[in-house]
Amino acid sequence: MRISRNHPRFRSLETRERLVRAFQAGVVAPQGLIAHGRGEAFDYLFGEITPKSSQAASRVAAALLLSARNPVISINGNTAALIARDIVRLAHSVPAGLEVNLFHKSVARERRIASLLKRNGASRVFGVNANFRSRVPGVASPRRIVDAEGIGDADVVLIPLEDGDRAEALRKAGKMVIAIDLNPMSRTSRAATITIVDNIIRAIPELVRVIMKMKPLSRTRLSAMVANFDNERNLRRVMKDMIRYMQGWA
Ligand code: PTJ
Repeated sequence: MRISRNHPRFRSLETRERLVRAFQAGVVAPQGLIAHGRGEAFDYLFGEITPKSSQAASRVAAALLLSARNPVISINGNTAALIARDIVRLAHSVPAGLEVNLFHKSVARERRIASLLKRNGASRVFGVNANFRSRVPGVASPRRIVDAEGIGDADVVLIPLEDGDRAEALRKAGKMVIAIDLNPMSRTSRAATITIVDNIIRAIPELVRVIMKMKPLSRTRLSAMVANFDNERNLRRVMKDMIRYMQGWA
């Protein structure tokens, strides 16, 4: 369906259409449509804007990505469908690796997602070569299978729209985890080193912008930003931002 630009909810409706088309093209899992609905509900509770607390988390996430040895961005169906071009720009700006890693595993969908990323400018995509498989211990889903040269070797992993299980396991495996999740109470949000509570369609362009600005900063300065960040405290700030917005309605 074609959505009129004059519709007051154009952005939200257009995002839904993009997901439906990507589902029909075999990029998004059917469960991805449901997951998006949950995300939308949380976005409403912030007034569909990026709260200040999440902007702060973005700056620290940028510092962590810029100071990492081997940062890797994990890509699932929803992420590829919603923000492929900007996620490739993000990977180039750090630079970071891109790895396809699915909860509802399907080799055909992995290949479609990898070629979508390549059409949007990615030169190399991890996670689609069966020869380089390794395992993250303690993960019950197919997400435990990772690329030995990608997430397997990463010191920092960016996980947009993830399940809590793997976020916790990646931390246990000694990796620093950046989550992007609209639900500040999810296990993923709680388990991550840094959680950006924001819609991925706003969070990724914001991260690219902040990274370009912070690139000249020294390693010492970047490391200090990461060391001074307390994710639990920031999530409490996020909840307060949410409550403040809702009090405006009450
Ligand atoms: O493509 P696959 O097979 O890897 O599957 C992807 C989904 C998203 C279906 C899978 O990872 C999944 O089931 O995720 P969950 O456990 O439903 O968690 C998704 C989280 O992302 C939830 O906390 C949602 O609130 C959140 N979310 C949904 N849409 C967005 C979002 N967060 C940020 N931006 C969004 N647009």
